[in-house]
Amino acid sequence: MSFSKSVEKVNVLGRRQEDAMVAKNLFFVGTAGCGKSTLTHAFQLWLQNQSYDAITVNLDPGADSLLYAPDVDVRDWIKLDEIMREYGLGPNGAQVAAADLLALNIRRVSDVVSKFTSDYVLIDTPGQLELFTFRQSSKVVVEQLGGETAILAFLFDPALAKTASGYVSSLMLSATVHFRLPVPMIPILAKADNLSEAEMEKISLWSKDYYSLFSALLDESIDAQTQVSMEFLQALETVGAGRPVVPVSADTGLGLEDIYATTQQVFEGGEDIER
Ligand SMILES: Nc1nc2c(ncn2[C@@H]2O[C@H](COP(=O)(O)OP(=O)(O)OP(=O)(O)O)[C@@H](O)[C@H]2O)c(=O)[nH]1
Ligand SMILES: [Mg+2]
Repeated sequence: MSFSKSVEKVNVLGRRQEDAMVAKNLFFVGTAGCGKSTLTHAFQLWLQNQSYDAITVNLDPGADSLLYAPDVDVRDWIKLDEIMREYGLGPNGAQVAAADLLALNIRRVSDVVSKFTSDYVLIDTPGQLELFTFRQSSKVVVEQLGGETAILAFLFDPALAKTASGYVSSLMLSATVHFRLPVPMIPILAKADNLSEAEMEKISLWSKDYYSLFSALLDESIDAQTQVSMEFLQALETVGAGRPVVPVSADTGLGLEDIYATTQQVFEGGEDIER
């Protein structure tokens, strides 16, 4: 376990910067397989390249193998196979029990995290999005581990987001997560290298202009009008799902600097993000 040092440094914009007094705590959330773990690792490497300290926390007790070595790992406290054996549960029941056990043990996890002096704490969350975000235990986890500087990086899966109806479904999901966990949220279009330039531009436009999204929905199916109205999309915008997506690729490094810039905006002035 390495404890990183705090030093004065030059940030990517060339400005001198005193180390942040409090670490920024980024929770990477999203549907199964959308790229949370890979992005956690890629963003840590990018930050370290810019001379920032960043530690990683794995909150997924079911993670089989991770491509990074987490500095803090929930599997040190909670083991899915042991829960299954001990409580006679299957894999899904054990995940539910693990989510509650995590909340019960969160102070132990945060005590270890607090021993690090780091600019960023990057928190990789379980693939079962509903377990992490919809249960009361998740609030406890985000409050205890994220504190005042918690921010959610919500990953949109590009396979879903490239159709208007899939994008609206993802948007509804992100709004639900934001409703449950009312901390600033950055919507991230993950695995953007899997999309063409045209697809990326189209999704970016939808995220900024809900009229174009509504029109694309109607082009996809005129029946969409019976399910989703413009007023409904505007309501989503009102609850905080109206921020432009940040296209990101953990493979090519696209957008990693934008994640950094957005977190700076949230905590050090500039544009405010819905809370
Ligand atoms: N092309 C491309 N593939 C990616 C990117 N990020 C992740 N992947 C791939 O997507 C798959 C899932 O990535 P993970 O990082 O394990 O996704 P996850 O959200 O952590 O998955 P769970 O924890 O199981 O929910 C892996 O095969 C990754 O190699 C990316 O930016 N571009
Ligand atoms: Mg993962």
